[in-house]
Amino acid sequence: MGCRPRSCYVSMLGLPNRRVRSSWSLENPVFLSAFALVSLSLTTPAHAGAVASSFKAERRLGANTWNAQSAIDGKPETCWQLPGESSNKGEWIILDVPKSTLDRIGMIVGWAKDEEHFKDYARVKSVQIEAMAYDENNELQPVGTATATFEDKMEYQSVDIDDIQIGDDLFGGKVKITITDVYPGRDYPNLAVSEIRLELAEFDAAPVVEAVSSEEDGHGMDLLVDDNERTFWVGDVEGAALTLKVAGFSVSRIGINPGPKEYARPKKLRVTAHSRSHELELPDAPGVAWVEIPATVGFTGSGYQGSEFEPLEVEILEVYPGTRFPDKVAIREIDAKATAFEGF
Ligand SMILES: [Ca+2]
Ligand SMILES: [Ca+2]
Repeated sequence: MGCRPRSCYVSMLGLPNRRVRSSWSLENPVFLSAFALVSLSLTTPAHAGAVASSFKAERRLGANTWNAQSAIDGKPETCWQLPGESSNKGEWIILDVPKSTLDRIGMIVGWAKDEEHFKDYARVKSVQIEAMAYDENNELQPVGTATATFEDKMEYQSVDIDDIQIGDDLFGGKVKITITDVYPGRDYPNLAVSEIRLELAEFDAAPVVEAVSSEEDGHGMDLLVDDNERTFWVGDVEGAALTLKVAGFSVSRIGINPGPKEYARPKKLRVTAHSRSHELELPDAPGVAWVEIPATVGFTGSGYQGSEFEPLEVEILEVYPGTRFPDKVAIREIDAKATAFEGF
């Protein structure tokens, strides 16, 4: 009773709702021209990677094994590694980043394959960070700088820096990270870095709920995004899933505000973006729980750059039991945070 198939759409257009319009004024002519430009480039991925000043040559495992890409692949066991003859200091990595604000820099400062490898190679102690832009001669020049110092430990570290604006009104920019000091390696002089991630400032970006696995009468999917915590969606626990879209935005996190205790609440989720999935567990607590979308090309938000055609799938794999309706799951609100706007 009251259940509909997942193909029922709230909005075929998938346009973000009012919260987006309040932060991105459509009256602003600069914004409108940016909008027109980025709309033309939808088919080409604008931001796709990293370039390093140098990296260790490798024949057996593949020429690019130690290249910069290995520092932005989300894998602690792979690293950007400098050649043995490098003096480390002054070497750099440059990342492509959309128009945004750099808030923090995150790093696994050594080769975190295991403790041995971590200690054997040199690790990053400090860096200089520069936002770069092309001048009138088409040469890259620094337009904003900051520095960061890291501790000598194997876990991921996130360091707050002086905010840097990246890109101008129309385009994204590049961020150059230069090694200024290292912790010496036990066995090898050259630096190895497992992960570098630019943590960009976040803003609210309202998702569109395109489809749900099922919904109860009076508790439809529109109540997930009505900005009202007292209203909530209810669906069958069996096969519960939501299809979201956040067109034009680089989404860094989604927020799940669970329903009342009478209903089951999401416990274990599988989030899929661009056919990459990850599973995570939510706390059994009222209020919004934020779910990270893993970064894929070196900056937060790069794991889901939404377009009209790219849904974000959220499957509810396990629930916390409801006191009255154990086979029905409820969610009050779905929110999203984004780090950049790249056009529809
Ligand atoms: Ca890596
Ligand atoms: Ca609601």
